[in-house]
Amino acid sequence: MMRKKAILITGASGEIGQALINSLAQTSSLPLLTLDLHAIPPELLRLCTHMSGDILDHKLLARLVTEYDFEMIFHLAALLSTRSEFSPELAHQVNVDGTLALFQVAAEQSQRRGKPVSFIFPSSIAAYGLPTLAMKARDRRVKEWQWNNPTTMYGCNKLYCEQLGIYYSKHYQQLSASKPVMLDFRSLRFPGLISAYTVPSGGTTDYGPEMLHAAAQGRPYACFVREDSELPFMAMPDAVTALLQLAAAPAESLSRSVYNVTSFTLSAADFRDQVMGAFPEAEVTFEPDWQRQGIVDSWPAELDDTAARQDWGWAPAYGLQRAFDEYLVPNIHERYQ
Ligand code: NAD
Ligand code: AKB
Repeated sequence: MMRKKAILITGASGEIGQALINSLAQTSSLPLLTLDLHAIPPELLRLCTHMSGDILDHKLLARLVTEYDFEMIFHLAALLSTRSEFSPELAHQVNVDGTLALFQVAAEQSQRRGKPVSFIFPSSIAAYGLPTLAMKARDRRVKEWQWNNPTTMYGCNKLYCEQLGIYYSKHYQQLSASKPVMLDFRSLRFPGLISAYTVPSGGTTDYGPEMLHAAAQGRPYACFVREDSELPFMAMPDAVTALLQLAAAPAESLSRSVYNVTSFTLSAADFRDQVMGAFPEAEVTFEPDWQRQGIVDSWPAELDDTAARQDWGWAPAYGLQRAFDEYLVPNIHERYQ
């Protein structure tokens, strides 16, 4: 039986997935197969073949392996940081066991094709863990190998899966007599992402986009972190560009498997000021949740993305002001009108 060539996107119904489908459908000649627990919005259905299902369902994955020949896998399905703290064991199952199952799919298909399957994995600033605010102020701009001491289940899961990806792409079956064709693993550590078209849930960077979407709907918003909390953020179109650029980069140009990418850093008070500038009637208060605050305080204020810039030409199109003025505010405004 001829297997159908395709690109697989797991977690496709989520924020990144929806944005990625839109872009990938315009540039890729291969059909997109999407998998998620949830349905995808009807307007995306013409751009892909969607399967509702669980990445932990081994029978479903086995069926996909027999039916499809995946050129590339964007593995996006995950439980995000706040949600993971409420159900840490479930998070481990989805974020680690689920990712392992996808690595097995890609490893098996790489062998069968005699050509590596590209495996693109979004990691996170959650892979870092700074012990105090003093350290966060001192080591503002972290490099990939610094402070890899996550304090959350989600962060531990991301860091470990990065390592597993490197194992599957460089050392898999290292003691076997014949050298297997290994998958091609590439990962990005994203900051908090902000979309004009979707609202996040279950994350810890959610206060930024939540504030903006609430203001546009005329709803008051109580921000769950202190005004001086600083984190890096990125507009969703840049996140999609980064995924596609890293996926397309020639292997010989890559000096690492895991790259920081970032766009702008701002405090929660700066975020409020941007929101008030666009929606002067907005009501934003600060009512810190000290537990979620602890997670934000442990994440770096800035990411050093020099390696991504040097190796594959990464540069965000949206700096702070352009992100708000040209992407977020006009599109969010239109969305809720
Ligand atoms: P999201 O929560 O919007 O989407 C995740 C999707 O995964 C959801 O649609 C969910 O239904 C699906 N999913 C969860 N468990 C599943 C399972 N068992 N089987 C199948 N599907 C399942 O998240 P997102 O913002 O789109 O994030 C996508 C990826 O990017 C995740 O791996 C996330 O960790 C990573 N990431 C996101 C951000 C961000 O700020 N959004 C930052 C860094 C990294
Ligand atoms: C979260 O807050 O969990 C995500 C992330 C930064 O990975 N937005």
